Amino acid sequence: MSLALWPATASEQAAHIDGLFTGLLVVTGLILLLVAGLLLLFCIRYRRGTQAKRGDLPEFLRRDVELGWTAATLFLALFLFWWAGTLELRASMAPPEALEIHVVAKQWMWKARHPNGAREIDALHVPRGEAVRLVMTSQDVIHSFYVPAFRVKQDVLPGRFTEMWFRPTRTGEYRLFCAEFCGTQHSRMGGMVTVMEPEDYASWAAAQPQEQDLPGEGEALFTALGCAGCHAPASAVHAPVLQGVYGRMVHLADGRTVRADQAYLRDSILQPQRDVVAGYAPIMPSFAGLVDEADLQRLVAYLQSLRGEAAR
Ligand code: HEC
Ligand SMILES: [Cu+2]
Repeated sequence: MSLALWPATASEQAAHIDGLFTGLLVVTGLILLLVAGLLLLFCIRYRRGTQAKRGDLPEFLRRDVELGWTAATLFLALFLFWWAGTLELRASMAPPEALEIHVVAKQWMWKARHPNGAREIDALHVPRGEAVRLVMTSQDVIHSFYVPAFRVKQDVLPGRFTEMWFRPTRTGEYRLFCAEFCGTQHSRMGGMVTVMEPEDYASWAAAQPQEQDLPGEGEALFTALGCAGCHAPASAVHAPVLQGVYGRMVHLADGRTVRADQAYLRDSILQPQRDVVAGYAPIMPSFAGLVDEADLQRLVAYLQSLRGEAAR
């Protein structure tokens, strides 16, 4: 049994975070020892009645000591900043080949959806050794996806996608918590993350009831909601062709240029008047209230899948 206060270490990130934590503990511990040691030493040496020499230090010593400790703490602080900063950056950038799993939070459950369409609730199966990227959103209030064994935690917000990634390193079952108070059943909002060997994960995913994939459902919605009426290449309406829209730089009517990421696509559907594409009339109606979170994810997944054919 390991020390119960220290959670299992089951992801690459967890090992790095533990390293940083231990490093900070050692550095602050050494400083504590140094300060407490000097304090004790001076208390004894300069106690009332001793013959120890008192009075000002010689000028050169005063300057050297001052310069020395200022420089030393500066470099120490910069080093700690660099260490924690690189970890933070790594944690924010998922490798491009990462497995993308969509997560929707609602009072009071976690719903996950795998690339092949497999769904699960309050459970998440992931392959060991592979990067996993979670694209998350909430249907109601703010929740927070927290897996202590992976040392990852990310708020999940309504009306927005937040992302998080990890690379599990050990098979097993690990607790998933909601770490943001979200209502009366908050404390029960959680589940299990199961890390499996990649081949076990593959057979698990294949054994789940097969449904249409996310982009496929998005495509159906795209037609059902009338998007295609304006955006189909043959349409009589002057609207942008959406092939390859994901990731391209879009010039807007107000002169700004933005990258069409997931947030942009989402806003295009909910608030089309906000970022009007240059050269087009602001005629696209808002679909806010008409599509719910799950539908938005489907639509955005469909738009993302429209790669290939190059932009105009
Ligand atoms: C009435 C016609 C019309 C309908 C219906 C419509 N759009 Fe649009 N859409 C436009 C026009 C015109 C623009 C360009 C002006 C703008 O950005 O508002 C646009 C812009 C967009 C953009 C940004 C494109 C770019 O190149 O950056 C996206 C994404 C988009 N629409 C998706 C959709 C989706 C998804 C639906 C259905 C839920 C939809 N549209 C329904 C007319 C329409
Ligand atoms: Cu919650």
